[in-house]
Amino acid sequence: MIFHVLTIFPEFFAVPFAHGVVKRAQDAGLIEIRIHNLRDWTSDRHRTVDDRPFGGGEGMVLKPKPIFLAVESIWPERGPGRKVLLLSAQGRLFDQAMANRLVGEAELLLLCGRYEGVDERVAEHLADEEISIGNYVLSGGELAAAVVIDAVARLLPGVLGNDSSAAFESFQDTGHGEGLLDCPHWTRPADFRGWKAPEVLLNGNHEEIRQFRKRAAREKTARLRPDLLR
Ligand code: 9D3
Repeated sequence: MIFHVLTIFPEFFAVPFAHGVVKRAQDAGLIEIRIHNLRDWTSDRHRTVDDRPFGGGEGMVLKPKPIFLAVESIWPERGPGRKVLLLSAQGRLFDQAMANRLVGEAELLLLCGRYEGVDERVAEHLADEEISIGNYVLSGGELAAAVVIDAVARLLPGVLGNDSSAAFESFQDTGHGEGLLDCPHWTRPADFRGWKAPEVLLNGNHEEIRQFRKRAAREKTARLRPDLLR
């Protein structure tokens, strides 16, 4: 799968993709990440990508032309299997179901917004989808693009060592069923500074362990994510 990223901060992506699962997926040839500098599609001396908003107001807006030219030169043909995603604070909320759907595409092109926003004609006439990663204010789309690529790439067959099943998991698919958070985990030492791992996990009774984990998952979900308990 190929991920394209269009950004005014190409250097931003050196670090998030140089580690862990995404790095190994690239090394194994399972994914390719191509970073494109939006300023390469400007033609003025100052390589201008932004301008003042019509109607006045704070901040600057990304101009449509460099973004359209970039997408049209990265993909002279669009067609099925290629989706343009605009990362913006005004987008639809990204979730596991969206990641599961996007992993079915051959190529994604992620457009990173900056400043106060992006000319609306990009959302209306260029992007297939407009996506936000959460209800909080970021400074731009770059972190969001890295999040989307990580969430999608790890679903690809072979990336996690999983054969193909990961894409069918939901965020809350813990094996306990019923859409709970994952159960809490402990490892050695069994006593850390006087805080003890639950005895039941040490006793080797697998049916008891299964029941304990299910109850612990329910309790943690009720406490931290009551919204998941319909
Ligand atoms: C006056 C309101 N503006 C800023 C307080 C709105 C605004 C403009 C530009 C808010 C955020 C941004 C930049 N954010 C993104 O480009 C972005 C984003 C986000 O802010 N939150 C969650 N997901 C995303 S994806 C891209």
